[in-house]
Amino acid sequence: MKITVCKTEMDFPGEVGELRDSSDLLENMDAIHARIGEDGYLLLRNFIDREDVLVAKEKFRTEIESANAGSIQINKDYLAYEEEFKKIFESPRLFEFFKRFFGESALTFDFKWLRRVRPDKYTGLHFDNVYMGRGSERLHTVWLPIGDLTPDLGTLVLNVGSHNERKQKLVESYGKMDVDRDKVEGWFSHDPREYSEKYGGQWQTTNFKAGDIVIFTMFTMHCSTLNVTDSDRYSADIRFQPSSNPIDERWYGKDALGHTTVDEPKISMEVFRRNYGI
Ligand SMILES: O=C(O)CCC(=O)C(=O)O
Repeated sequence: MKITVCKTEMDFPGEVGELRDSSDLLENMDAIHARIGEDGYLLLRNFIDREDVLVAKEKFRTEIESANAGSIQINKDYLAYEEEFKKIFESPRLFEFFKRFFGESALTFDFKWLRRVRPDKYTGLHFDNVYMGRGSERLHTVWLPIGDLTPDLGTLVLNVGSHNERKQKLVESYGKMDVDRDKVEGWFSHDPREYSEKYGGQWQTTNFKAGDIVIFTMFTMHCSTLNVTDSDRYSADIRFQPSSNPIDERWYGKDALGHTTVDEPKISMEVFRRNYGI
């Protein structure tokens, strides 16, 4: 079938591959580390209680539609109030997993990103490090579909092995950028084919079920498919890191400010890329 990644039509399965399921490795942390080291992500099916996700979806839909809002960022006070969200974003299973993964207790950012992606919208290619790279080098993202998501509605698409670019020019240039400090646009590109032709790696996605999660590194290039339906797509992305590591002050603590340059003009990514020859 044809799917549209950002604005590019591609075959799936084909040019876009199927995400590799790592659920069978869960009891073996060495294998989990080897897999994320190789792929840059972990797909874990049915990790969060499906019914809890569907309850949170109804809550989210009701609130966001009545507020006529787009995506929202929520902080700790809101989470404490909204039990339905806390139950999935701060589930004991996530903390237990990351405790084993880090070899020490885990901490999650107070900020959580809940996305309402409307028809004809998508997320462009980026590394998360450019938005939240001031703290731990072991920070990871957890992406959760809120509901069952097919690629026509909008799914996460990752470039397998792209974090291994770490050693290379892209990670040393774009990857070290900070959208607030450098005042540059965050998305590296809108064109997945141009990226893979230049930097390699296959783009991968899947049909997601409520309860599945994807964990990925700060240097895993990702984006989403275009929402070609007339419904909204709901998802969330949240972050975990070792408790003992430094924390990006924009996203944690009672004085957390979020992005500091939201309304300021940004240098275009086209100019940034030209300057670095990337
Ligand atoms: O859900 C999306 O469309 C994008 C999510 C994302 O960029 C992230 O989790 O970092």
